[in-house]
Amino acid sequence: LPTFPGGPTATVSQYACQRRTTTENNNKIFTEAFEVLAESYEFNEIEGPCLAFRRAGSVLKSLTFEVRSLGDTQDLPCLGEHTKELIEEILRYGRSFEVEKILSDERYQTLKLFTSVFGVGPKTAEKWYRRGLRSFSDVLTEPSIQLNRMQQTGFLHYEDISRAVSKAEARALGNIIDEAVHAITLDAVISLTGGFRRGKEFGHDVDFIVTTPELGRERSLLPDVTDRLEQQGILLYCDYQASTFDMSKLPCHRFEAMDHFAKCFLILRLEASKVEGGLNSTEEDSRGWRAVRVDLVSPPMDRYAFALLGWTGSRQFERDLRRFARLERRMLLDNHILYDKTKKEFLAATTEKDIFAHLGLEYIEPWQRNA
Ligand code: DGT
Ligand code: MG
Repeated sequence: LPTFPGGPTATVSQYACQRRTTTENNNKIFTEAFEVLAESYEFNEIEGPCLAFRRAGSVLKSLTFEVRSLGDTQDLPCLGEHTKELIEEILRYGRSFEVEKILSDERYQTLKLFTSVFGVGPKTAEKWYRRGLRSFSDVLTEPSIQLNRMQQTGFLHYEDISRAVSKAEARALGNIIDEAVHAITLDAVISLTGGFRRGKEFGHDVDFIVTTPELGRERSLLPDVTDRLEQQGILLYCDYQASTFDMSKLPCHRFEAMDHFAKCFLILRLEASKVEGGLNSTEEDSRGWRAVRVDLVSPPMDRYAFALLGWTGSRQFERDLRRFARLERRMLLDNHILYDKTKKEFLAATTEKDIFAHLGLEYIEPWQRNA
């Protein structure tokens, strides 16, 4: 077994779900470089290398020490030729010329800018780029471009939404959602999920799971909640997607990006007075409020553990949980179910611990899932 400087003697698993990754990243200098490359491959729809860089970054994030030489990485999984060259370059010069070339590339910069707008994905960004558009004002003054409602809202609240959400703001939103959900049904259950459940200090949005113990009752919960938020005058945007969940259509063998639970993507108006210590704003802001992105998901109660595990993230942790289940256990895991392909049966779970146990994995706490 290799010995890691400053760390215990242990092998590092190729699966993020067998590593404990806190928010403390000792290798930012490398992982940020990898992320630029991954993103650049993503913009060019080259999936293999994109995933490879994300996987490599995730391995380095789990280390309890800072990589100081190429030798430190000798026994680590998921590091290929290209990643090692990059590590070597950064160790030698403190920076990577390949990364700097990408960062100064017009196409990369433009796609990065356009996809930073709520409602604009890589496809739309690419389309705008190919039309010769390079800035927001290019887009907004181009007569042939029809923005959809989501994109209009994205531009309208651009500054607020691109500013990180703080933990205090997430807590304040938790109180607002908690109050709304309980006003509708007293036995409502609400959990904070996503990055804030993993202990992150800042996030791009706040994610909640809301449901009720009465099966089927959850189907009307989100429309009732958003109606209430609207009455309170704090609903700036709502994209509601009704449930398409159907247990009889599971297990699903092809990969789906989205789960089938009822969900809504919201933008809420958050008053400074509701946030302990005030809003996360840089300069003096006399408005006294900000716009924040909030996601609500509403699974039926018997799917709660799967939904919670699926929405807690990180994305890399989720990817590796599913990959581990498939390759090491012949099981299918998604946000709805865990299915044993050998026994041809669904495995029941009421807690995340049940799911880890079915998979034969040591339990990993939410704050250790920052892979
Ligand atoms: P951030 O950027 O600070 O909000 O970080 P996260 O980790 O909260 O990322 P976010 O909010 O995009 O998503 C939270 C988790 O939920 C993420 O690990 C993946 C999962 N998730 C989000 N949207 C979807 C979706 O549409 N389908 C599925 N299956 N999972 C999703
Ligand atoms: Mg989030």
